Amino acid sequence: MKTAFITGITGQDGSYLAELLLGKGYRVVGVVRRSSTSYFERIGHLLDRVELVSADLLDQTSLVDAVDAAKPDEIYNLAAQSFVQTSWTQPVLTGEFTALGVTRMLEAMKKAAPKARFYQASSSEQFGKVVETPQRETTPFYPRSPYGVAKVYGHWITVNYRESFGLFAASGILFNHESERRGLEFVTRKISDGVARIAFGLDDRLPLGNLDARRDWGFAGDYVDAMWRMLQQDEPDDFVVGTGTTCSVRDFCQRAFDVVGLDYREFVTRDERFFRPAEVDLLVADPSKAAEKLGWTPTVTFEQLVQRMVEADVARYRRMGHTPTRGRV
Ligand code: NDP
Ligand code: GDR
Repeated sequence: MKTAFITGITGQDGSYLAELLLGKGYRVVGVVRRSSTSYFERIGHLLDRVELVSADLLDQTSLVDAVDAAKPDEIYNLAAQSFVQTSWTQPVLTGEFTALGVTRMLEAMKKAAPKARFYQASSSEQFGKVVETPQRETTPFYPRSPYGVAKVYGHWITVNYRESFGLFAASGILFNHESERRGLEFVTRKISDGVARIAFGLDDRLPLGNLDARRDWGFAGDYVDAMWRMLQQDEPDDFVVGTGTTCSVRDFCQRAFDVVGLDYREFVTRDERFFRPAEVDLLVADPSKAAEKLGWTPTVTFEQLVQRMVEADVARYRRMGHTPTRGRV
């Protein structure tokens, strides 16, 4: 039985990855940081099957001890301050978690499990300002937020530890991936939740920022499979993972309101608070290397993704006992 060690197991991707690896027969050890509460929303259904260990990306000793105790074959470093907007208000903390946290994890692996295989959660935010489209492994980085800058550091330190110490360390440059487990502050989930709230009469409007930004959106469940595939290769390498299609925030709104038979233009309002100091205008992946070398292709289309997210939020408000007042739900 192989052992996987996951930082960020309580997040969106960590929960899907834990499910995937348990299904493959892995022993799964997940890092949680100390908290006064112990309600794990996304992994509640897995708690009797995963082992949780207390550590923090800010604390080197805790990481070394956790890796040493787990004796992992594979390490997935998913933990980060992952919300781009917050990276402007907490830039130093974002650098500590999202940049230096990667070095701390690599050091922990080097000391306690040097034969393990390491996955780093790199991001399409590293591409930032459009240099070329579609974006591929060789596209130069030009990050546009403290988060993007921190991820570029995390990416290069992973490459550097691979080249310096011969560690099996791979980076997945993943484009936006979403699901009904996405945090409510990210735009897709904010929209699917907002649509449901409007349909149930709990809100009358949905305030948003830039509707013209374009993203390559896929389904998170598909993307964790790409992570696993990267660690099954003979040699460590870096891969772009995305769908190869791009849609605007406006397209997402239109589709999402369509699902419940409403017109987004009646409800979406412009709110300056959600505009960013520097924007990433256009992301679209060239996932051909992942297709060729990993045999990976996405299984969920943009339309299916929007539909499943809206339906999940509608079902959630229904379970809470709310009654629809608008649209077709
Ligand atoms: P989430 O925000 O859902 O999850 C982040 C996880 O990191 C949580 O489990 C969180 O724990 C944990 N974490 C944060 N800070 C620390 C810390 N100091 N010590 C230990 N754990 C910590 O992110 P996603 O699941 O969406 O993303 C996973 C990774 O992939 C992130 O690194 C993200 O930047 C990256 N990424 C995500 C993409 C996406 O579209 N989703 C695309 C490309 C990259 P807690 O529950 O305690 O807050
Ligand atoms: P992103 O995701 O920054 O791409 O990072 P987010 O959903 O936050 O923003 C996507 C785009 O939507 C625009 N936008 C809004 N965004 C939010 N959150 N709220 C709004 O009200 C709003 N209105 C418009 C944004 O300006 C932006 O252009 C995500 C995270 O998961 C990162 O961790 C990951 O690395 C990248 O995806 C790939």
